[in-house]
Amino acid sequence: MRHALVRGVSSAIGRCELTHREREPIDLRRAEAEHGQYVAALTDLGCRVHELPADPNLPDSVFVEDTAVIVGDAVVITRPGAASRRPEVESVRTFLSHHLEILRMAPPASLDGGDVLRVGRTLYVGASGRTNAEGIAQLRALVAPRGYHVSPVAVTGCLHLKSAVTEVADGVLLANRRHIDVRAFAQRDWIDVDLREPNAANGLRVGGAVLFPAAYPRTAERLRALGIPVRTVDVSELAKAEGAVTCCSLIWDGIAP
Ligand code: CIR
Repeated sequence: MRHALVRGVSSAIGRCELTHREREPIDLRRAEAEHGQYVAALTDLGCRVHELPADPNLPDSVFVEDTAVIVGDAVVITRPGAASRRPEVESVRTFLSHHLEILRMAPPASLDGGDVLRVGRTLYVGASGRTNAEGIAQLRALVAPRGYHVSPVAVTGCLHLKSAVTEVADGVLLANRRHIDVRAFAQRDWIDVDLREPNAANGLRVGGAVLFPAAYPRTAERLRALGIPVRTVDVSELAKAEGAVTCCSLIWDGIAP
């Protein structure tokens, strides 16, 4: 059984963290509707979706990906790089402790799950504004005994590693290579985003398809032309909070229920 954890959109999302976007008003109802469509897509793609209640005190908490890194039957609970986001981890840890073994990070580590791209047994980890060297070192020590290798990647000009690169088929990376040091990714196959869609590198591989923002039709067409099934969702309101499709869920394979 494939599980997905999501959290409802906070009524405070208008006060979210922003790094590479100008603040624009966010329509909460539209954001909630988009989130509902996202959850429906995850369900269609075979996930059993668990939804934590929206929290009016945690503006960015819909972006659950940043709070945890799942490695097999264990989960590393992160220490997010933005102080405002650190209280998000507690409820995620409590929920996931019923499904996965909990591994913890400690200060001065900081790491956002959006900086961790798993390809097979390799975890590529973005050295970004949110993830520091201590975070990468602690992650490496936690996952090494489980057979995962950590490979750091320099990230510039975008929020997270997965803002710039995600896996869209086995070993095949969709990327805007201008934001990452590609030397970390020797031996990988690349699909480049359409350059008119520089933020189109974030796709979520789930259930044999890639969940993908409807805002980037040219890049979606590139994927389809290569035989990769694409399911689009409108996440344009959530994008105003600098989120995309990977950030709104944590997905793992477990036994029922
Ligand atoms: C933040 O700056 O932390 C949020 N406004 C956006 C986080 C998006 N997370 C992700 O892509 N993994």
